[in-house]
Amino acid sequence: MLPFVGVATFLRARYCPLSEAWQADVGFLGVPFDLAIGYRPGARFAPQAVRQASLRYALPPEGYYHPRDGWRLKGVQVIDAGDVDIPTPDYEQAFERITASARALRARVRLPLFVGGDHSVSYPLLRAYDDVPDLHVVQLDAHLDFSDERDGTRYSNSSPFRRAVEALPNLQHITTIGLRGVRFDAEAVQTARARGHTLLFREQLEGLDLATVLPQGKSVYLSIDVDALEPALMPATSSPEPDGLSFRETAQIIALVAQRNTLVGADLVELTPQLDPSGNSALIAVRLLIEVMMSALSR
Ligand SMILES: [Mn+2]
Repeated sequence: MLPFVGVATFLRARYCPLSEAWQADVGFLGVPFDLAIGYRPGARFAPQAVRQASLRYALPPEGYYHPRDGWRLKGVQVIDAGDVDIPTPDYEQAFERITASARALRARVRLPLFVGGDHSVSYPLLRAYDDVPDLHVVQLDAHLDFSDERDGTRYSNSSPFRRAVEALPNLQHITTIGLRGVRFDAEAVQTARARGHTLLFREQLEGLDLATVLPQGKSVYLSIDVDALEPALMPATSSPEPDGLSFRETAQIIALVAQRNTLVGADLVELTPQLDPSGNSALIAVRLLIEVMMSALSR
């Protein structure tokens, strides 16, 4: 079936709501919440845009064929679990529903894929991982998102990982890759460093052997803020910063993280699809999710 035909679900997977009992390898859940954004809104439209774009990469049961690698993701069962029902504008209730849905998805699949929404949703998503001992987070992001507060609120997309480490004693360590820009929060950088987090700035990545700094043998939650990527490649994001990661660099980081650890879940956030009328950003976001699946599931 061609990409413009039929009803859009993630990779043309079957739609099964979380109110029903089912099991699969991969579960896709949309988290269309963007009230916590600090600049250009619209990430609430990302789950639907990702579904639409993903029809270009519909996953057949025989998998994707690559002449060098053979069949990838053969027999991997993917389910589209729909979206968290977001009760705008009540963020507390939204966060409760996000955590509950993430728990429900975790119980059904090996690899949950969450598509935001702005980055604030990583906090309620991580709350669903409070039972994972020695949990590690790898965050691809231009920004640290570890501020104690921003303009008087503690739950914006600048604070999800600060709230997460406060709420989750099992969250051991955070590695942030791709940091750059001119708007750093000095207190956040200091506190993250004091906790022993790994902060990798854009300019440090040149010539760095990432295998020596990334976690190994851990349970890892991967959080992909699409603003980690070069904005010429990924213009559809709220707060772009120049000099971002290339697609290949990003894919290599994803592969290193997923192949050397147990990936317990991944989110992709801050995609604001209407800022890129070409639709390319959404297509690239889908490719990133496929890289996550291939790295985590085809050994
Ligand atoms: Mn972010």
